[in-house]
Amino acid sequence: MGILKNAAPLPNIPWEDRPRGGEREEPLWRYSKNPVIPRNLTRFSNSIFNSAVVPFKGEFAGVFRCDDTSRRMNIHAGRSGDGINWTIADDPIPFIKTDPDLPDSQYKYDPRVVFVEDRWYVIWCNGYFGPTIGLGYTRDFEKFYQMENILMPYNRNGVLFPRKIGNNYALYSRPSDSGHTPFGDIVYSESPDLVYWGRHRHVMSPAPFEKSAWQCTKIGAGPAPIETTEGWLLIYHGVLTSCNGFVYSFGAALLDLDKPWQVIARSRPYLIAPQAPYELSGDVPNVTFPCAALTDGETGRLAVYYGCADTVTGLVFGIVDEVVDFVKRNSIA
Ligand code: BMA
Repeated sequence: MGILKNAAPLPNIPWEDRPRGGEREEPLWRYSKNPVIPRNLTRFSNSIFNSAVVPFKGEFAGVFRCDDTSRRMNIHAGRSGDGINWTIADDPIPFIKTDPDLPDSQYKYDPRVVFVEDRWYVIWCNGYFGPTIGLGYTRDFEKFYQMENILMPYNRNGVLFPRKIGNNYALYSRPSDSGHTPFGDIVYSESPDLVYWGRHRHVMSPAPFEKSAWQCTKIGAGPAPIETTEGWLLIYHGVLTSCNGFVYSFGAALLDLDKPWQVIARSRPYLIAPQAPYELSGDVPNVTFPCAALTDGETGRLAVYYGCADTVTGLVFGIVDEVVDFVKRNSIA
């Protein structure tokens, strides 16, 4: 059904029906048992958030950002039968280097996981004299291989497309600085081999304050783009600078299928902003940060995993067609 393209059925997608009775149009709704992943699920974790989940062999697998009780940032593998109850490794993923000359990561955070062609790629923010974009892959969620950093420092929010565009792999990223960057545009790049990247194209800047303030400081891609007949559906985070600091919300945009740097539509209202108690308070208050989305090709159901206040992980649900329609009707593009 609907407008999803190339989407496999996922009959066991985590799901809860939209709560009844609301007058307001809410394109996404929160899981009533949020947060799904508590901060202390592993032996040494201070917090588990901004994490990536994918369907795997009839169940689910994922790569999770776990900051430990020394407040070191790293990524850990996890498995789940239902996408809600997780077992996450106590220790970080011991990546096998694909080249002995590959520099060690100083830290790893904010992973995304994307299946492209024949394997699962893990892409994350990698510490190499400042944040840059690290890349690796796995075929079984047991052995993980680390490849070259794909961009120069400083960069964050690297997200691979689930298929090639033309003959090339495709990427969104967000050039940044070495600190808590007060700016940020989404940029598109292509590569024939996942090592050398070029054909850089500007995609989107933060929105003007008077048009859409939740995304007026910086923006960055969230989960891997979702292919629909209307274009790539990109769920992305946007940041507002308030008198209490940054506020992280998320919305969505539609991008041209063949030229994914061309914006077709872009939501003026947010889809989710920090409003639930576990989003409003935590190690970093007022953060909702999406990193993964599951879809069911049969029903068009959508389940988005997002970090809450840099502390725990939550789930929101929606219907892809409705989100696309909402973005088109409320666009600032
Ligand atoms: C960003 C990243 C995210 C984090 C957010 C809010 O710069 O570090 O991992 O969720 O800040 O603290």
